[in-house]
Amino acid sequence: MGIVNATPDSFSDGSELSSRGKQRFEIDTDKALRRAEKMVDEGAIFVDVGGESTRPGAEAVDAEEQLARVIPVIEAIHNNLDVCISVDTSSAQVIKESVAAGAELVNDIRALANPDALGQVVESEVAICLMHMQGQPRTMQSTFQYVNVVEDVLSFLQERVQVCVDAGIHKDRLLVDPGFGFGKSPEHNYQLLKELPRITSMALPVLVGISRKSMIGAVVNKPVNQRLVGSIAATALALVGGARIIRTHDVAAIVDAIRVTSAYINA
Ligand code: 8Y4
Repeated sequence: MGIVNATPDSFSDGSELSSRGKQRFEIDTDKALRRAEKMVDEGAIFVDVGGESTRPGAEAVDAEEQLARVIPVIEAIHNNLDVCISVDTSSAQVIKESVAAGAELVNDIRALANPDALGQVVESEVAICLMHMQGQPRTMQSTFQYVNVVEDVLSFLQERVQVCVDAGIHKDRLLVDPGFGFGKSPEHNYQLLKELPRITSMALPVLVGISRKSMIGAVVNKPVNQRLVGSIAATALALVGGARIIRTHDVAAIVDAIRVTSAYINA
């Protein structure tokens, strides 16, 4: 899953996508489309389009602003590329309009905590990735509290799966994600990575986002633009642990890592 940030403030790639000459840091739809096209050429099966920066410390973005950012990008990708479009949002309205524009998967870091978002996923009949987060993006890295991070994440995901099933979402439309870096210390993240088979045991596809995150930076002691090799190592381990979808900024490199690790797993 390639990451297409439709945010003007993202340090990873959003800042390149926004044209500072334009007013209000508009998202450049053509640039986002070209970025998505390159990822598809490199082997991405999904592209995850997000209009809300969910990095640690980031402020929430309202639905109207998210719509202005993501809908033109989703439409452009849908009209030009053969790829499954994922929309990274927690908003019912953004889900509704994104699905109308061509999105087939909702990636909600808040695991449909908003009842309207839950209702919209039921109605839209799209797939949904349920992610674990402790706290909220703005403050989540300031305190952590777990009895046992693996058990706590597992029971949270089981509870959210049950809520979805009870609301009428078929199990074959669900994915789960332990939420690396979302209210977790480096130690918590590595415990989750090591015990990923406990999450895989839910018998739902597991998506992981490790790419360039602080759990890599904390051990390689390098800035975000020098974390690819570390991200590849973590990707291989996640795949051995049963992960099925890797959310990444670096599609070409990660596809090679997936091919090698898959050959090992299938030997
Ligand atoms: C460097 C680069 C440091 C990026 C931090 C980051 C996930 C996700 C994000 C994830 C799912 C991020 C939207 C955070 N992470 N969705 N989204 N799983 N499902 N931070 O792990 O990339 S954004």
